[in-house]
Amino acid sequence: MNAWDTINKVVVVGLGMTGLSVVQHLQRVDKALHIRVIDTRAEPPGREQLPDTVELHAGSWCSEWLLDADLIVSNPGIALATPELRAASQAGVPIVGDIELFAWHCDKPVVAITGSNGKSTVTSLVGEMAKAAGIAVGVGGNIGHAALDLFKQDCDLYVLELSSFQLETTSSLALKAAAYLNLSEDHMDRYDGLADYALAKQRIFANAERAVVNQAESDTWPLDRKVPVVTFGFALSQYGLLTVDGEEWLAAYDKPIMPVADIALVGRHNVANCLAALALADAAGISREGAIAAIRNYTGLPHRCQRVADINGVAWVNDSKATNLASTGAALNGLQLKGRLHLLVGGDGKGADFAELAPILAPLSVTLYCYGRDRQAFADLTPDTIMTETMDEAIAIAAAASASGDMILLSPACASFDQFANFMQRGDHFVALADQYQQRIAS
Ligand code: UMA
Ligand code: ADP
Repeated sequence: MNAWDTINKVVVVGLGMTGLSVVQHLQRVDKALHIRVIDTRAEPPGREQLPDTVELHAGSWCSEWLLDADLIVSNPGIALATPELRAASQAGVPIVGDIELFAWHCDKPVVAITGSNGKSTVTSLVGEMAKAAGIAVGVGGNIGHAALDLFKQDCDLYVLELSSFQLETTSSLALKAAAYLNLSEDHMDRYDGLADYALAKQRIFANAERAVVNQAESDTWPLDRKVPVVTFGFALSQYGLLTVDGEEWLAAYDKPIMPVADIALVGRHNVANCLAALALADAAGISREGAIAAIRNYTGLPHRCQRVADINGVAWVNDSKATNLASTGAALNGLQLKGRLHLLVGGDGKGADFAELAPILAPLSVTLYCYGRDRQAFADLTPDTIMTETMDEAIAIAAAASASGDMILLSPACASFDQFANFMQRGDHFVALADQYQQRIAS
C-alpha cells in the first residue's frame, strides 16, 4: 500500500526552508491533499512563497488542526517533546519529518552523514567526488538545502547531511551507507544529556547497508551489530593512513591512495573527513579517480577555518561554523603561530560547559574575547580574557592590539541565534568588520 493512501489532511509544522519544501513536495505528490501550516512565529520565513491554497496559522500553536490531521510533518527545529506535538502523538496522529517524506519518495541510491562536526564538509566533499566522477548528484539536508527540493531535478545519487533533529523523525530511510563521524556535546538545550543525543544519531543506521564509523570513537558504531561496519581513522582503520617512502598517504584496506600533502582542505580534522568521504564514495560506486580529483581540488565551504584577510601580517580567520566546543577545539588543534592568537568566542552556548577549552588554550599565547549572551560561560578559562557585549567591540579591541604574526580567529563554540540570524550572517559580519578595518587603516 502506498504511504499516502490513507492520508488526506496534512499539517506542516514550521514554515522556513523545510516547511516550504514539504508543502511544495506534497503538492507535487498529490494535488488533492488538504495542507495546513502552523508556525509559532508571527512572521514565519517563507510566508510570501506559500501558495494561496494552503491555510496558515501563525503566531501560536493550533491544537485543533494538529488533532484533526492524518499526518503531521514537523520542522527539525521543533522538539517532539513540545507539549502540543506530544498531545497529538498521544492522540495517535503520526509525526514525521521532511527526511521521512524523502525516504517514501526516493528511488535512487542515498548516502547520508551525521555526527557532531564535519557533516557539511564530508557531505559536500562526497558531492564533489560524485560530480568529478560524472554522476548526477543531489546534495542536501541539514547543509542548508532542503532534501525534498532535490527531487526538482533528476539525480542518480543523493548525498544527505542529517542532523540529530532530522533523524528523530526519520525511520525508513534506506541508505547505501551511513556515516557517523564523531560525537561531542552539542544541543544540550534539546536533549537529556549526551546519551540521548547520541541515540538520536544512531537512527541513521536503521536501514543502512553499511555503517561508516570513526575507529577512535566507539559511540559512532551502530548499536545494532547486524549492520556491516567500515572504519575510518588515523590508526587501525580500513580507511586510514600509511607511510610511503617517508610520506603520509591516505589508504584503503592497506593500499595507498594519495599523499596527505595533496589534500586541498587544511587541518588535521579534515584528513579524517577525507577518509570518511572515501569510504562513502566507495559504497556509492564513485570512481576512485573522481574521489581523488575532488580531494585534490576541494578547498571547503565558507565559514569553516577560512582565511578571509591578511592585514599587515595579521591573519583574520572566519570559523563561524564552529558552533560547539569540539569544532573550536579542532580549529585550535595543532595551530602554530609566530605571534599571538586573538580568539573570539561566545553567543548562544546551548547549555554547554566550556571548561574543556582551558587545557586546549593553556599552551597557546592567547587573548580570549568573549561576547554575546553566554559570554560569562567562558570566564576564567585563560588569564588574558576580555568581556564585551558584541563582536564589533571585541574586534575593535583585537584589531588595535594585534601585531604582525598574530591571528584574529572567530571560532565561537556557540550558536549565533542570540545576536545573528544564523552562522552565515555572523561569519559575513566578521568579514565585513575585517574589510572596514582594512579600509580605515589604508585611508
Ligand atoms: N521555529 C519556531 N516555530 C516554528 C518553526 C520554527 O519557533 O513554528 C524556530 C525553531 O526554533 C527552529 C527555528 O525556528 O529551530 C529554525 O526554523 P527554520 O524555519 O529556520 O528552519 P529551516 O529553515 O527549515 O532549517 C532547517 C534546519 N534548521 C534547524 O534544524 C534548526 C537547517 O539546519 C537545515 O539546513 C534546513 O532545515 C534544511 O534541511 C540549520 C541548523 O542550524 C543549518 N541545523 C542545526 C545544526 O546544524 O546544528 C541542527
Ligand atoms: P557540521 O556540518 O557538522 O557542523 P562542518 O563541516 O560545517 O560540520 O564544520 C563545522 C565546524 O567543525 C567547523 O568549525 C569545522 O572547522 C569543524 N570541523 C570540521 N570537521 C571536523 C571534525 N572531523 N572534527 C572536529 N571539528 C570539525
